[in-house]
Amino acid sequence: MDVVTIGETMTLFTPNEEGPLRHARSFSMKFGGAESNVAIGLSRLGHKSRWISRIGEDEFGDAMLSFIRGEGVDVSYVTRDPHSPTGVFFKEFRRLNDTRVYYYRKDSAASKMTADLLREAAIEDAKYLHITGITPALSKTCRLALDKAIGIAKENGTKIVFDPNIRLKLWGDKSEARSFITRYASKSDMVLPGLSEAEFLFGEGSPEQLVDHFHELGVEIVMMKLGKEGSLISGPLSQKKHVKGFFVERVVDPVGAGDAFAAGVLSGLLDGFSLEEAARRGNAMGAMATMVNGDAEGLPDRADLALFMNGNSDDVT
Ligand code: KDG
Repeated sequence: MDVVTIGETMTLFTPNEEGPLRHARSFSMKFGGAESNVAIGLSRLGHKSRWISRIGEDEFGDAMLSFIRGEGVDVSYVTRDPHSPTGVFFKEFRRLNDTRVYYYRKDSAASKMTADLLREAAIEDAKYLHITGITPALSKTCRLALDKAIGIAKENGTKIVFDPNIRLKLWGDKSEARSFITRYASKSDMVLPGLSEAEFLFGEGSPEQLVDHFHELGVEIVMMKLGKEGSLISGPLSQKKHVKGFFVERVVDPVGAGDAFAAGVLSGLLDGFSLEEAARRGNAMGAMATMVNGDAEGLPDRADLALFMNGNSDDVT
């Protein structure tokens, strides 16, 4: 197994028109969840990925499982909850450059994940464990499940990759968010923060200074997402390099770009790339994800990725 990821995926209703959600009258049903987005991105590139979660024993849960399984992701460790529903969220394309999300996920089946439900066999054969800061925000039992997952990874030499994915709508208060996110970062081998997330955690500073705060927590590799500017990578000896971004003419839907970046980086590392080459693939995947409506719909296969990267390689922001 190449990458195992654990977290909540929701049924996603996307309005078919732009503008405030209150005026939307028709929606398309899709699926979105940071961790399954990463698993799908990797599978489309031919890697072996597994997604661990808990979903409702309901129609949306059935549809979601078929979709993710259909993408070639191993879902054999997903459990079903007969008492709690599969979570739901809505997107709103409010106006140009203002996309919002609304969650209906409190007490969802995924929030009922527990350490007891997590099987060691689900993680021990993986090269990488990908986790995000969304899961510990869902519930206390999710935190314990995540702690167990981290323990299994550490015992088996599985590298831990952490995307802070700070969702303030899910956290009780900001200081709680800060303390849990830094705690999970400190347990990880690689962290993939956004610039604004690093500022939220550590205060104002240049990207270079902010990256060093993660190293001070004991993180070996930091790849910071800088939006259209690309990414800043910093390796074990804290040597830093800016990796240029790819030109995107129009952002259709930015949600899921960070997950695409994570899938690209992990894919590059699995292919034996240097950190810089892996970040470049991550940048390309992130850019491609923003050009299509949907969390996972813009994630490319290898041919599409090569076409995009070759056509774009020197067009930079
Ligand atoms: O990264 C994309 C996610 O934000 C989206 O899929 C929804 O998982 C989601 C979340 O919890 O915000």
